[in-house]
Amino acid sequence: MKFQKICVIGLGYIGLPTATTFAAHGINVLGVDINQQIIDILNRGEIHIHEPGLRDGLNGAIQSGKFKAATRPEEADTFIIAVPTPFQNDEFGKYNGTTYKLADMRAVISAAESIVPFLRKGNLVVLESTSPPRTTIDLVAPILARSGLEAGRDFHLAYSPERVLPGQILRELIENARVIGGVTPESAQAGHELYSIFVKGKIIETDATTAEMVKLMENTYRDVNIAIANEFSRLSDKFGIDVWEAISLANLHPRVKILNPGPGVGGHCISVDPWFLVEAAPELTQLIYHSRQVNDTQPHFVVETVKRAMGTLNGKRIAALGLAYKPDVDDLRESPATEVVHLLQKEGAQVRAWEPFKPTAQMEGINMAATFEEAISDADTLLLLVKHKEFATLDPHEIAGKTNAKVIVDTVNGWDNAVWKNNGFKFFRIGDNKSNS
Ligand code: SAJ
Repeated sequence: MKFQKICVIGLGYIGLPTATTFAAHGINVLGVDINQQIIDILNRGEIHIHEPGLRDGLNGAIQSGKFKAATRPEEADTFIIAVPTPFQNDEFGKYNGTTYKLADMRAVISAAESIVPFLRKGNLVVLESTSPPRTTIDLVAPILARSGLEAGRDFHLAYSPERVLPGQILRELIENARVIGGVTPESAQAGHELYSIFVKGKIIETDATTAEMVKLMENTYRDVNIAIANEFSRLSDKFGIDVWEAISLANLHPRVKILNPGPGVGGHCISVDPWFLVEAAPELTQLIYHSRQVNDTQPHFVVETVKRAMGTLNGKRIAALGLAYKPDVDDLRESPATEVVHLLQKEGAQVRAWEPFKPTAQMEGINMAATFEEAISDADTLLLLVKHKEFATLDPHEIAGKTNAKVIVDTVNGWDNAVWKNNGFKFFRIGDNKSNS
């Protein structure tokens, strides 16, 4: 296939880097988003998300004349759908006394519908959004058929999961292996040709449903592995040992690689995608379901640890350090840190939160400090919720002079307890019952 113009629908964490990367490789790209504000920001050369290198990439693409953004698609050789697939907040599935979350596919549906008037014979359509198994053939293909054209016969249709890690998106887009699942082998081949424009990693062709499963399996695998680490943290606490020490010793085994416990699993991927498998087959997904439960309830375990450290939470002042879903990103979606803050407040604590990557963020029901100093000055306890580099490098001696707090609770193994203790703090770490001895 020849690719002269690509239309990328959805200009978020995946669509925007994908669009600018194609533009940087000489392809004319129309970026489409329903949000006019985002379009205006991008056309000014600014970005609405934090991702290293993205602003420069966008500016290069705009200056070369290869990228523009609009609210509606146009005719193109290829359409890439990269819209969010969150879960529904108001409806749930039920199976055998359990409740599970359901995928909200509205953005994929309207993206596919928006392509219909512009779809032509010989085009390629690629879905990148993480989706329940069979979405490409059972949901997207029938919508596109409203054009009068049939997927696999008149145009190519493929699923290709994005697998890039926030914080390293631009590098991983190019270097990671890429799976392309076509509704026919020819569709997979067309997708292969498309991504070989910039992908340096291996490109592997398969069928559309396998490609969807690959994506869901990767994130579910990680979720289940984090769940076992979190469960180990609760067990270690019960047995009076330090989970971090135990994990580092277990990981000396050549075939064991236990992940890190923490305040829970956040973000728009790992905390969401396993539900797509549960929804698709609740009778076959007990392990996946229970892993989700463990990770979703980990904020409660954090609150129990804080309670033990402080005696009571009622009326106590807590500085919550970090609200992002993981270190060194500005993304607060599905963040377990915000859940911890809400739970602490329910128990009567007065929490002031500081997120260095989004200092001006407004979060409903959360009292955000304008500066780090403001967050810690009159706190009783400093609660470390995210292992941001700038927290890891704080000097306890300097902090002691800036806060009333005498108690530290570390939920991410971000601080060295001996150093804090030497500076007069009581130190507690989740999953580490030795930390305050
Ligand atoms: N976390 C832990 N313990 C760990 C590792 C992570 O508690 O040992 C927590 C993090 O703090 C965070 C959550 O898990 O709250 C998820 O973080 P992550 O770094 O594991 O993953 P994401 O969600 O940023 O990105 C994942 C990646 N998938 C896999 O590693 C299998 C990425 O490659 C995907 O592209 C991305 O999901 C996606 O978009 O699906």
